[in-house]
Amino acid sequence: MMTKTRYIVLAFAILISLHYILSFSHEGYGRATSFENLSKQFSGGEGPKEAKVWHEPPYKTPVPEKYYLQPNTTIKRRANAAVVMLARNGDLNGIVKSMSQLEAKFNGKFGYPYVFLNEEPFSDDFKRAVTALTQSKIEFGLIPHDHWYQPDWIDEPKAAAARQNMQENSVIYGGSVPYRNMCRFNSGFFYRHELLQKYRYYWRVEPDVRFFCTLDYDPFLFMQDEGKKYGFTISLPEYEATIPTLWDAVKEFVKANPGLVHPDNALGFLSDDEGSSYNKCHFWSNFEIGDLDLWRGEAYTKFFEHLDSKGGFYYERWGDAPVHSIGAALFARKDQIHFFEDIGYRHEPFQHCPQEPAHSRGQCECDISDNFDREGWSCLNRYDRIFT
Ligand SMILES: Nc1nc2c(ncn2[C@@H]2O[C@H](COP(=O)(O)OP(=O)(O)O)[C@@H](O)[C@H]2O)c(=O)[nH]1
Ligand SMILES: [Mg+2]
Repeated sequence: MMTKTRYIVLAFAILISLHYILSFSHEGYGRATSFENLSKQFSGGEGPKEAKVWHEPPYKTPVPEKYYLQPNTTIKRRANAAVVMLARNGDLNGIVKSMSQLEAKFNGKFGYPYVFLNEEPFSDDFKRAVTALTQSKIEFGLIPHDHWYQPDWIDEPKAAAARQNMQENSVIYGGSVPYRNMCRFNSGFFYRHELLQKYRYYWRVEPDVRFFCTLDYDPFLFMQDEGKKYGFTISLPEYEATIPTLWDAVKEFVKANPGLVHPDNALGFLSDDEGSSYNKCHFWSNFEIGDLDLWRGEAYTKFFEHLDSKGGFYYERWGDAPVHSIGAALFARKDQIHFFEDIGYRHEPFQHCPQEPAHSRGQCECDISDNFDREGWSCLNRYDRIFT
């Protein structure tokens, strides 16, 4: 005859095995239970949300007039900000193109300083050519060796095999070590460079980009006064082959550090299933206007260390765009991520061309119908939906 305790133990045993059988045999069941937990963790674990209720994305509200230059007045206030350009000496022609446009459309009036970074010293020709393009202060910085090159603890044969495999599969930059160095540097090191320590905000500019419109307001002051932390113009999905295990690493981090995730985050931009999988949407990081303190803060610092320890910058080809985007989306409040609808911008092969009324106001040179926002690959719909 069985005792009462035996019955209870037996009932438990049946329940537990049923759970295991169901989890293994029925994929949906397993996912439902695990991502419910994860989604709770993505919500920051800081108790009930008291998030502001949005009815439309913040960029639908025009930039307030107070940020615009008034005719015949001088600039009274500037943000603590710099234009940051990572470049090789060989990028000079492309840098000249980008910089002369930025000066003509924006910075000639506003006078923000430039910081150029390179893992090799800039040549005198390079320095002379860019100095001739602006009245602003320019600083040239050398990147410390360990911030750039592949660390010794990376298993080089494993990394080499991955590169070869990617090259054979025609993954863009799949065979390149320098490209990987660049992605890792932009992900976790640029904001630690000594020349950037004195600054709070940055505008990242690459060679061979175009700025289509006159910008008559100061986007740095806008970021500062409105509490924005990350600004973008184009968003799109990353190539799966470059980040096969990135999301697993992200989930592992979130699970171990639920308190670092902002309770009112932008997970809905990154995931279509509450965090279970990554939809690969990212902000295209060749354009960024951002708050350096977002990257210098505890959450992103630990996040980058965690990702770096996985070796995915070298064993795969993790890009700084998905890494920054995931960081911004998880560690900032969702409305602190700003879509600069009014900045006309092109980096091959895509462009954002502002729509009316911004197109007329900025005298934009782009064809208003040639605009990535509503094209099939754009992730702007994922950004919009987190506010509706
Ligand atoms: N100093 C330095 N800069 C690099 C290197 N590789 C890329 N960059 C810079 O990193 C940025 C991204 O590189 P780019 O070739 O434009 O890559 P893509 O936009 O992804 O096709 C640009 O600002 C380049 O000038 C490198 O090996 N050394
Ligand atoms: Mg580029």
